[in-house]
Amino acid sequence: MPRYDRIVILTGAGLSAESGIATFRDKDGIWSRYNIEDVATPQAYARNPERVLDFYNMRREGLAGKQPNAAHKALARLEAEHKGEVVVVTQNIDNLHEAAGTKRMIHMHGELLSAWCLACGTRQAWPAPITLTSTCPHCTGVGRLRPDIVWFGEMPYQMEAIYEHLSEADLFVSIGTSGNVYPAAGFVAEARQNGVHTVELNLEPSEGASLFHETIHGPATRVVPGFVDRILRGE
Ligand code: BV8
Repeated sequence: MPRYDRIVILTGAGLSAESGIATFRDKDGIWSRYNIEDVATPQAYARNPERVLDFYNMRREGLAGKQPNAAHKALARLEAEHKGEVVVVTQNIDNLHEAAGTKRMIHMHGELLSAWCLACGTRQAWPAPITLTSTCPHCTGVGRLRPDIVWFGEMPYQMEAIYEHLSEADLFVSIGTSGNVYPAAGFVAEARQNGVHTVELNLEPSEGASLFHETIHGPATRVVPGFVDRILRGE
């Protein structure tokens, strides 16, 4: 009999770090090289769309050849082998959870390999660069496309579904996130309020580390597989 039935897992940039994708707030992270206000807000896009498109085209190109690591694979194994329900909510905009085989997931901050039509609202797979002249096939080439990314000041995707999962869970696990960005950083408090057991797996204590019942620190490729084994053993 598993100890936990419904598990919600929140992941952040630290999970993909060992696959060679830069984090945001670590030394040499993306936000040490770029200002959020220049590249990741709706205002930045309105002021200088080309700069914002270039930033995301560069990051989309950077995904080429990146492979899921042992932590992504362990989470896919958890979903496949756990007798109850597992939902992965990721802040990451890469596709490494899917590449590892995770099926049930929410990309709350959007996806690099998707484009959003500003005219008809269609979100569609878009592996190519998005330029000022890219147009939407669904509105017969008239709609302009933007990256399907949730920028600062915008509402993250599927918040209602996420809060419902948090209210039904009995285990909440936060992996590889610094706990700086809301609303994701507030999920641990929300889960605790609902009586959910909470665990942090991160390289170092996050901003909200003291809110978790348990914290396990170390690189994701080491601590996540061990934690998944423990859950699957019913401990
Ligand atoms: C919103 C896409 C309304 C872009 C991103 C107070 C309350 C509520 C909101 C706010 C508030 N104050 C300000 C806000 C607004 C704002 C916000 O939180 N700002 C912060 C900076 C204060 N939030 C918003 O605007 C959000 N929208 O609030 O709407 C609302 C309110 C309530 C309910 C519903 C709606 C929208 C935010 C989305 C922004 N977009 N992503 C892009 O990627 O280009 S967020 C950005 O940070 C990143 O993109 C990333 O997705 C996110 C989180 O970062 P992390 O994943 O945590 O990465 P980080 O580098 O910080 O940390 C990495 C961690 O990994 C470190 O701890 C490190 O030690 C660890 N690590 C490193 N290596 C490893 C490792 N761990 C394990 N193994 C390793 N090998």
